[in-house]
Amino acid sequence: MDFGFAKEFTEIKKELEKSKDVLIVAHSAPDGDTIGSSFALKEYLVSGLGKNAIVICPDSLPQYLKDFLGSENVEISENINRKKFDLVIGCDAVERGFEKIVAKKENNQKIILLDHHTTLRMKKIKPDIAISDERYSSVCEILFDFFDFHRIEMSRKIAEYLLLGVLGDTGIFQHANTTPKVMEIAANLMRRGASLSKIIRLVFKNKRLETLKLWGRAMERAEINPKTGAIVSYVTKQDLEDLRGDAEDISGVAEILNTVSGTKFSLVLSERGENRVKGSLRSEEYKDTDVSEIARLLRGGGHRLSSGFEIKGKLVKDGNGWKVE
Ligand SMILES: [Mn+2]
Repeated sequence: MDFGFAKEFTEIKKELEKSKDVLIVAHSAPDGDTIGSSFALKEYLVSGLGKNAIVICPDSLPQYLKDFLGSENVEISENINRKKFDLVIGCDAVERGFEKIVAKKENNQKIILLDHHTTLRMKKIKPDIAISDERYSSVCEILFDFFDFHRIEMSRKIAEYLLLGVLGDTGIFQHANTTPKVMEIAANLMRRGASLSKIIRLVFKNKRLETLKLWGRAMERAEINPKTGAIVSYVTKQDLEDLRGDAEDISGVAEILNTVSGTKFSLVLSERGENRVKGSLRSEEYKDTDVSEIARLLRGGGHRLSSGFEIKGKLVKDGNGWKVE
């Protein structure tokens, strides 16, 4: 069932058992996978092993994750004393902010990184144990294998955290990373009491009216380029201000545009800050288009099916339409 990480899983369990104070680091612009995996680990460490553990994140949480966590706390402050932790664990997309929080490794401190992106590359930190494998849909799937490997009983709470990450990173079983194994894991987690309908309601069905209005503006402007198969639209700074739009809203536009039949990929340009335009690219497995190649041409990055880039400039209207200047 697992992908051959028996050695790492054995070492990780030893480190968890040896530890006293554990710092769990979620990534910036946190999503369901980073938060779900961080809190599943925390729950096991605190309730299962009697350790001290806290979750820290470089950014504050979007409302839906706050709603999901209820009374559970995430430390946002950067003023936390990192030295007292004998174990630091990074959960998901660790290049996004881990080294902002853990600038250097203390003596007698162990570092474990869990990721499912091939981009796992640390500038300064050398982890003691690292798992990063794209065959995993999510870090929550890695943790499921870890608990399963050690025959650790997953409580309803742990199951719900793990299902949150699996649903988040597979886009409710819609992305190409939804393997038969993912479906089996989801079924297993539901049998342990995790509520699929509760997660879907909290995470995916809690839109603000402004979000839909922002999407409406962007969709009105969408155009298909028949040569490239791109469906392109844009969101101005004014739109984002009027409707209090955030990064999540913009990726939502790119994802919906990507569902238009006959297209190869979607691109949404959005004005951020004074003189920056961000591009969000999405494609689908069956479209056979690697959008990370487009992103890399513009010094961006990401996955094959979901990437982004940032360029200097503003969106300017001219005779034929809009361009970045
Ligand atoms: Mn993830």
